Amino acid sequence: MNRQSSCSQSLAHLCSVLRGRPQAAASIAGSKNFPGITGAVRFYQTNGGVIVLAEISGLPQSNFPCQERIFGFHIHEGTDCGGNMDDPFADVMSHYNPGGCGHPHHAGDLPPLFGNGGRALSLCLTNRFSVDEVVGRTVIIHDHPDDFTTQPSGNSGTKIACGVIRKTAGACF
Ligand SMILES: [Cu+2]
Ligand SMILES: [Zn+2]
Repeated sequence: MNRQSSCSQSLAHLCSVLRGRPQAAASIAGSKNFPGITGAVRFYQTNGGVIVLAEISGLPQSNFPCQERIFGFHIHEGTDCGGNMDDPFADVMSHYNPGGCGHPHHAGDLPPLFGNGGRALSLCLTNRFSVDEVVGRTVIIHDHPDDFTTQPSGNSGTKIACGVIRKTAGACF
């Protein structure tokens, strides 16, 4: 097989996965202070792991060069997006971590989202969980990048948006 056909075959596989229905998805909404944040995170089960596709808009923006916004992004163990005056999403608790690992090896640790004029698009593969295992858990976006070092959660700041991961029903989400 030549290089071009192997490349298009792998892209064709990815496209066919993404054209299909995700097994689960989270509808993302911002906290009271970030009401414009909206979007979806979709989860597709494949043999090699779970493909996570995040499409978010209404994120805070930077007007300065070299200061583009980067947002920590995790699956947390809690099952709803409730909270209190200090932390609007306190109920999501810690990063999803059934294996008892350190950060950033928690099952729920994901690559950060890069802001582009308030929009972010991210596609990644992770074999740290199956889709079924994270249904009912929560996805969180933070206002700062995850440093991938600080324990237990990467020092990524305030939780600004949240969504509960739900099994998808219909033909499309
Ligand atoms: Cu988080
Ligand atoms: Zn973590």
